[in-house]
Amino acid sequence: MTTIFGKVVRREIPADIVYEDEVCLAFRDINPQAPTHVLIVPKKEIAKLSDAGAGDESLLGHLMLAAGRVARDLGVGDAFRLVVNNGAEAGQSVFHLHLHLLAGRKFRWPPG
Ligand code: DGP
Repeated sequence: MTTIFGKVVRREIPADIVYEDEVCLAFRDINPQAPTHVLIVPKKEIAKLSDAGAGDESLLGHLMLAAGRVARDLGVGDAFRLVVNNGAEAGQSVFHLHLHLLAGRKFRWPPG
């Protein structure tokens, strides 16, 4: 089922896009939790990470490499956090798989 991120991917609604390739799109989060907060979103509509299958292996690797590239492009390549919220109870609110790339402040561990 399509979500707001599917609409961003199809350019039906605007977003502050910082990176795009054939597999994914990266754009700034509308409600940033750090000075840099970018969402890495596959163009394929997978609701959540636990719905991905063996056929998505290269896509998932691609997202990780894209995150590293976006971090470098944005000048935060040495200090960033990647987060995937999987399922509503883990804090997922948009059911289109995405990586949160957060940077520009100190992060605590364990995460909240
Ligand atoms: P999550 O809770 O992990 O599903 O993260 C969803 C994120 O998406 C949340 O940090 C806010 C962001 N978000 C929701 N709607 C929009 C939107 O329309 N545009 C952008 N850029 N971000 C959005």
